[in-house]
Amino acid sequence: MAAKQAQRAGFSTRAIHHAYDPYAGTGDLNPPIHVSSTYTFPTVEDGAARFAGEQAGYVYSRVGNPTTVLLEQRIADLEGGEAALVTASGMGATTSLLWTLLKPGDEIIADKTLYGCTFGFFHHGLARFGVKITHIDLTTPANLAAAIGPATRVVFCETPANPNMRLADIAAIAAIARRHGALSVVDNTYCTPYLQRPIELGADYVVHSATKYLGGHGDLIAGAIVGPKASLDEVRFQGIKDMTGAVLSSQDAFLILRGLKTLALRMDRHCDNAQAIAELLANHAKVAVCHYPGLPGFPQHELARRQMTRPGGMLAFELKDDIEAGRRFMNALGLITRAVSLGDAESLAQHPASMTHSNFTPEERASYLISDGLVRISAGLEDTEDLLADVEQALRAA
Ligand code: 4LM
Repeated sequence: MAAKQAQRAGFSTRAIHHAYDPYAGTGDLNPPIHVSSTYTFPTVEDGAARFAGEQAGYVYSRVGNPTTVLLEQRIADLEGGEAALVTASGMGATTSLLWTLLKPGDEIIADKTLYGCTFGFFHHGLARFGVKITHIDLTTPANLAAAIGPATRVVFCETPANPNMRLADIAAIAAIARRHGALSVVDNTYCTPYLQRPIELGADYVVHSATKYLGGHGDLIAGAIVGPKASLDEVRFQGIKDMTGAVLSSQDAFLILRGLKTLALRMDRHCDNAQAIAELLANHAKVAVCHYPGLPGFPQHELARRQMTRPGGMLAFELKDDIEAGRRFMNALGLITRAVSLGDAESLAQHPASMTHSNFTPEERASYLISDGLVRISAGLEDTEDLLADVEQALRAA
């Protein structure tokens, strides 16, 4: 299907067809995996013209490869952005973008809750090079309006946030950032463009851990950045080429292209399973609170309905008894697998207080709004009844 025609088509049609013509070249139904690290120049003059950007063509796979470029075109199209870049990990996406956008003296404002390694990058990486990191409660956009100043270059948020499911109002935050000359970056890993498109809501950039739902099968590590083309050219030629080198392999790009074909189908099933698990948890005597945007009692339920097409495949809940109950619940799980990461076919559970955040003090965890009884579940693609039975029996043991 010609790219122009696919542009007007629906989400799944574009996820399967965008920017690839199966009748061209050798007629492969699937795009070939280009495995070359380097590319030839017919003459030195051609080489010079390609390096100068005056002649189309590839130079070296650290700055572009036909398979990764196809994936970039597809992700940009699905997110409604001008351009995309794919990277070797989700962290590679965030670091390559922010090393390019920020300089010493700039400020970045983020919510109090962030994926742990993003938090680590801000404080162990950016802060050491003179970037000021400010954490505020971004669930209330007025807090951003009060905190933002002339040095604020970037406002960064995850929504829903990992792991406690706090939402940020993307349209409101992007508008405040823009009014003050700052750039807004949304980590859209939890939603994917099938459920939420931050750029259409006014955000400047989207980052992804493509390791999660975009790949969808737990068999690779990858990331993506979406944003304005001129800016992403800088990220490609400085952030990735010279600073992080976080280049995605063409084999992994192919696996993500394959994963994208079923993204909509998978996301709908993830959402169905998460909703069912959340409803069970929300009504259970041992559960203090279940954080899931699809529950009517979720404090930001209305915002979820406004900016997400469905409430997603991730949920978190807090057991009434704290850390020990969390440990008992986790160890009693049978089908649901104890593991970090998310977005796989397999349902996964993690208990931050005894796993990812076990080396933090309870006070530190509380400051990141992660209670000791909080358990996170990535609802997979298994049969709903089997997942509910597993949660129920693990709750009995908790
Ligand atoms: C996890 N998450 O939560 P790479 N942004 C978000 C994430 O959840 C992650 C990354 C970026 C988990 C990994 C172990 C919202 C990762 C980082 O792992 O670098 O692809 O993505 O369990």
